[in-house]
Parts: sequence; C-alpha cells; structure tokens
Amino acid sequence: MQLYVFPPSPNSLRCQAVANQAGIELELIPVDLPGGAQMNDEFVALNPNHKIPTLVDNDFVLWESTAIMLYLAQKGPGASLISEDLKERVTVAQWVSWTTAHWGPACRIFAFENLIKKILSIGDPDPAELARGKEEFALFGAVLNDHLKGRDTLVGSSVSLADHAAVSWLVHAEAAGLPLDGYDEITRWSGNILGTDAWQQALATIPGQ
Ligand SMILES: N[C@@H](CCC(=O)N[C@@H](CS)C(=O)NCC(=O)O)C(=O)O
Repeated sequence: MQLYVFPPSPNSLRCQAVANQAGIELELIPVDLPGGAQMNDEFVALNPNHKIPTLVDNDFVLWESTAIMLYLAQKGPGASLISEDLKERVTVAQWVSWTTAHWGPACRIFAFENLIKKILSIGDPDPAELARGKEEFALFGAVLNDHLKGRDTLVGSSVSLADHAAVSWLVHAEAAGLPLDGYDEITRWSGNILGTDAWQQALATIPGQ
C-alpha cells in the first residue's frame, strides 16, 4: 500500500501511526505541497481535492485521513483497533468527528498563524486570528482536558482512532505556540500517546527528526 504524504502533516502522521499500530507497512510517497506537486495531473487523478493523505491499495484509492485510518485499522494483521463494543465504537466516532469539526480547526489556527506562515514566508501572525484561536482552544481544550481526568485514553482502555486523531494536532504544539499552559491532562495524555512506538516510528519519518 502506498500513502501519499506531506511528512510533517498531522493528517499524514495519524494514518502512519494507525498503520504502525495495526502492523501494516506503508510505502510513503512524499508530495511537495509547497512546490505545488499536489496539483500535478497524476496526483489530481488520485485525489481530485488535491490533498494528502491519499492511500492507494492496488486499484483501490481512498482519501480523507479519518477514512484512511478506519481502513488501515481493520486491514492490518495486528490487533484490531476497532472495539467489538458498539458503544465504544460510536464513542470513538464521536471523538474523531469532534476532532475534525472542532479540535483540529482550533489547533490549526495556531499552526497556520505561527508556523505555516513563517515556513511559507507569507507574513506575520494575525492577532485577530490568534485571539479567535484562543477562544476556540479554551472551549474545546477544556472539553478534552476534563474528559482525560483519570483516563489514559479517550475511549475504553486501549489507544484507539480517537487518540490518534486528536493527538495528531499536538505533534507541533510547541512550534505552533498552542496555549497548553494549565491543560495538564492534555499534556500528560499526549506525552504518553506520542511516546508510543506507533507514533515514534511515524514521527521518525519527518525529515530532520
Ligand atoms: N480533511 C482532509 C484534510 C487534508 C488536508 O487538509 N491536507 C492538506 C495538508 S495537511 C493538503 O494536502 N493541502 C494541499 C492543498 O489543499 O492543496 C483529511 O483529513 O485528510
């Protein structure tokens, strides 16, 4: 299986972490996003949204990181990442959806303003956007922090797609300037999840790591 990635992207890394936990070896194909390689005809034919990650499994093509995680979680020879318990399964879906709808967008404001703008040399952080980010982060960070009290994982007792999805936004927490002071439960949990072999192997694929 080939996974088209932009190595530092949280959306790529979460898929890689799931593949590692599921025991799937992926061939990683880097796509030069700053150079515009995602607009090449060959790539757009795979993903008309021109976005990574994109998975190719022989003649099957899949895009959207949450769908790719779900596929990899059920395809691997390793322990299944999908709980047999219906309520656990839908609660995982709840946290994955929440990450897509709320947590990711809140974190992305900081990543864009403090990190991506610098990398692409497209101007200084916009204080109004950072203020909006702080409001969003306060709202959704509190939800995550409160839920994690007394827990090591978001759902059940093993690391699930919920943890992989939500933690991916914390990979660049320091460089993005995420306002994590006081969110001790998030810091504890993310340190543990990002310290797992599955995440360490994924993070090792970022050039310069
Ligand atoms: N909802 C998508 C988001 C994917 C996404 O935003 N990918 C970005 C990099 S993190 C991208 O490929 N951007 C290139 C472009 O939009 O041209 C997913 O979860 O896979």
